[in-house]
Amino acid sequence: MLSRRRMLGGAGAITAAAAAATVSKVAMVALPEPVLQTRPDTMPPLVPNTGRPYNPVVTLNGWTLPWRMNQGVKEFHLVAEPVVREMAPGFKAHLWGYNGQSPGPTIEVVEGDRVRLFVTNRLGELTSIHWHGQRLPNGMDGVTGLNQPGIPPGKTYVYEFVARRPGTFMYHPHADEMVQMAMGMMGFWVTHPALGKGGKHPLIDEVDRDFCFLLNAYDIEPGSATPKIMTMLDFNLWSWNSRIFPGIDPLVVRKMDKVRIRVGNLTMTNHPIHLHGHEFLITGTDGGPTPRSARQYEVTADIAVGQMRQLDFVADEEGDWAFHCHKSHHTMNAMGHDVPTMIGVDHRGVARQITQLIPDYMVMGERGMKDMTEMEMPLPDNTAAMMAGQGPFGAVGMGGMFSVLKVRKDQARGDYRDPGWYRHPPGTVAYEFTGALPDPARFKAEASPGLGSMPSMAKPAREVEVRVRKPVPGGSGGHAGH
Ligand SMILES: [Cu+2]
Repeated sequence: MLSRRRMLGGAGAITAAAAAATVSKVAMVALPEPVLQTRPDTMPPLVPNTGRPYNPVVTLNGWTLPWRMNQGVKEFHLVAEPVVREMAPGFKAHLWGYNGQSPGPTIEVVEGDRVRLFVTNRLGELTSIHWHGQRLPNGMDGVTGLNQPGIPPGKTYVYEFVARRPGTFMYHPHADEMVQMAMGMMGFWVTHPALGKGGKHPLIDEVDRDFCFLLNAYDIEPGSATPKIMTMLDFNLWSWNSRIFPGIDPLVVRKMDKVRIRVGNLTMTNHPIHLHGHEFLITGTDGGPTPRSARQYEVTADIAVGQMRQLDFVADEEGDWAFHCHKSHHTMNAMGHDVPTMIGVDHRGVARQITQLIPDYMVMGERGMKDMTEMEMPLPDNTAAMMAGQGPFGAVGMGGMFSVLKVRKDQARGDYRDPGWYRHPPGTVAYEFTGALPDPARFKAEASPGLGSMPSMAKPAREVEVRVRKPVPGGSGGHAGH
């Protein structure tokens, strides 16, 4: 029986086919009808109504694939196909994915489950699926040419194995991977622990909220919709589950909830994922649960290419806490790569002359790049703003791999709806100092050689000063005049 799901906040729609109460004999030999999802909303957890119970995950801007029980085997049907993914409101990318989405749906099973996965290829070239991190028979590992022939266009292959160890896994093609992964083909897999008599696993604690997402990256020229597949490093869209801020949903939790966040990296660089306001323990990796004696508190988890990390913490601090990749270029959206540093350069007069020749000429960042968040700059159609998102105090100035952990004491159990902005108690927000500003005490060692703790051995041959125009405090400036 396929599960029908309640919609989150009334949005989203799942087209579940064949939601029959019982599976007929005919259906037992037939392919399960594929379940499709075309909306990018975060779907509520898919509570299992067949098979063994477990505490389901929430896939950020994603969903879990319903299954069919067939004589004790969990059957899933994945369809590899071109999809249109809304990466942020107003920006749609033409990607490849599974069952209507990139990434594909999350697959959730229980340790010890026998799993049968039907994979239909609706692409124009061979594909396969590798079940990243799983123990399985060699012929089920999905490497085209090595473990199996590639799945030809229009054909369906069957993978079958027992989910032998609990943990956080991924799936992706092992056929023309450079193209197929650059186009968005990947998905998450969670194997929940089989609980013994006591109902507890020695190393995997029960949590109240269990989030998961994949790190992925695209190179889509402003104004176009299809990723450039030859890019290796200079991606311009750094995404979580093929969504970019402000298109990434917040992680909404109730104060004192035990929270787990599972992250997998299928980009071509590492991502130091940083959480504000809390410390977490890395409780699991690609290899399984981490022994308790080897866990340490962190606020940033560096997740290397091909790795998974499982972060556990108690959400005991109320507020709206930033949660993001700490590489600052990964919290920005599409832009050209060859932008010179213009900080301190006054090009107001020049810009006016250049715009007569090149109407689209754009002056960037003479006071820093934050101006970009507020400037009225015409963007090509179907282009995400480079840095966007409005917070309660103005522009957030972020893009890409950025979201917000929202901790609220009045959030109901199991409610994932966005509670709006945090209302700070009076006197708990940074404020402007309005008293007199004394001159800063400067280090005097250079003036009296030999007296400082680290006196310089030799002076530069000639003193050189680079002259810059300093920003005028409170000056209007900006780009309105261009
Ligand atoms: Cu990053």
